[in-house]
Amino acid sequence: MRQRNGLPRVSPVVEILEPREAPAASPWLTETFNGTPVGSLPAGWSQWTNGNGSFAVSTFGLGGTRGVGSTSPSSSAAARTWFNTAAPADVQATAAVYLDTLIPARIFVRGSNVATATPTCYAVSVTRGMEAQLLLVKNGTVTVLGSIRAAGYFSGNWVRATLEANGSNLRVQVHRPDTGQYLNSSGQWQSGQAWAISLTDSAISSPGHVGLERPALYAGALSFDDFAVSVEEPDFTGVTDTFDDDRPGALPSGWTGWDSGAGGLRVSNAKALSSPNSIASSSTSSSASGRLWLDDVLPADVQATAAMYLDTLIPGRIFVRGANVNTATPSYYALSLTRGLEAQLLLVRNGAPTVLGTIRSALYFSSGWVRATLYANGSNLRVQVYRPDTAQYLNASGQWQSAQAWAINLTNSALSSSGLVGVERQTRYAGAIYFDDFSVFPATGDNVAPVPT
Ligand SMILES: [Ca+2]
Ligand SMILES: [Ca+2]
Repeated sequence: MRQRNGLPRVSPVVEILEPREAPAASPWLTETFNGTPVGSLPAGWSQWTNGNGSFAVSTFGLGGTRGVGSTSPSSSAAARTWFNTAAPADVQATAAVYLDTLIPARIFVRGSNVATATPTCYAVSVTRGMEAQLLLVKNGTVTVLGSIRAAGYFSGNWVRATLEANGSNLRVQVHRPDTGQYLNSSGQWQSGQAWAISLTDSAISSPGHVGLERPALYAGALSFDDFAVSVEEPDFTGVTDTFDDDRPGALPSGWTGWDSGAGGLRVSNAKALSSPNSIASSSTSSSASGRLWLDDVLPADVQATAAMYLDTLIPGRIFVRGANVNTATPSYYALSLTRGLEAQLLLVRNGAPTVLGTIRSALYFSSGWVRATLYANGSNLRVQVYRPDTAQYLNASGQWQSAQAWAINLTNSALSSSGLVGVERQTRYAGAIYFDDFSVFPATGDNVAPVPT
């Protein structure tokens, strides 16, 4: 069983953080509509209409770029468009809205039944004047939870409206790019960042769709642009797993696996560094390959360590920033190790590997455990190999030394996103391969990998 919040094997450093108004948010979706043909919707978007006012990309957007809008001569036109993948419940959705109409422009989050006339969601609604409302829509029935009217008439220009949902706290921000000002809770425009509406409601707590809506009210055109969604970055302090509490033959708890049909990695008590269990892949097929990863998407900047038993030429990999890892064509950075020993730092894109760096130990090494670390911090990638039997590190010349050393240290910026972290048996030979004592921690930013113990 893996353990979260395990103590990192690094010296903790207390850092004074700037106070911040909102949780750290990371981009989840950014859509400028600039790359979408006029008359259609971006890939991955869907829409619903009551028969009038379909959403489509148009030539009317911010700064002469393309935007997305709904035009109808009917006052009963209603339409809605959303991104097909549901977003987490705690989310911030922002869109630029052109305010020259009394048709309410809605941005919604936590949406369900969005392809029907009776959706459920939270929405911010803005109209020229301007007025902003925070709405609860439940099975199509609208409740106004809060509203704010700007002092001074505002029309014929773009605003950026944001709806933030964080637990039961709901907030609305309105920003006008023309003056750089924010609407405050008194209806005044001010230069400092402000929230126009902030309140609590707990009617909808589930994750759901994010999107844009035109409710039936007036005829005319409604235009949006620059739709962006960000989600709170979860605090990540580290995960360690010895596999010793897991059942041999099973997947370790908290991990997901993929294999080519043979060679899946499972808990094993055949050989372990920490007793009684490790994870192993054993196969009589030379085409066997298997992969195992922690369930949660982890931040991009991490250092992942695993013990590996090196007595085979089957490459064992530790990977970070993984995507599509449940397929035969994953993308990730990996540290690959074989007996000898040889360590390679790989960039794998859609299944195709590129060797970024290679190191061989000057002295032959086989039939022993090493602890290998793959460190990724921004574009800096490093490899550390440590042998517990002699307490030595492999240095960049292939020599074993007692002082801490990096065997490979280079720069590559092909993959920069957060992703999945795990281990892999690469297709090459028949036989068995063993991993144990896995850990992953935030990359510390200094030159020191976690000291193996
Ligand atoms: Ca645009
Ligand atoms: Ca173990």
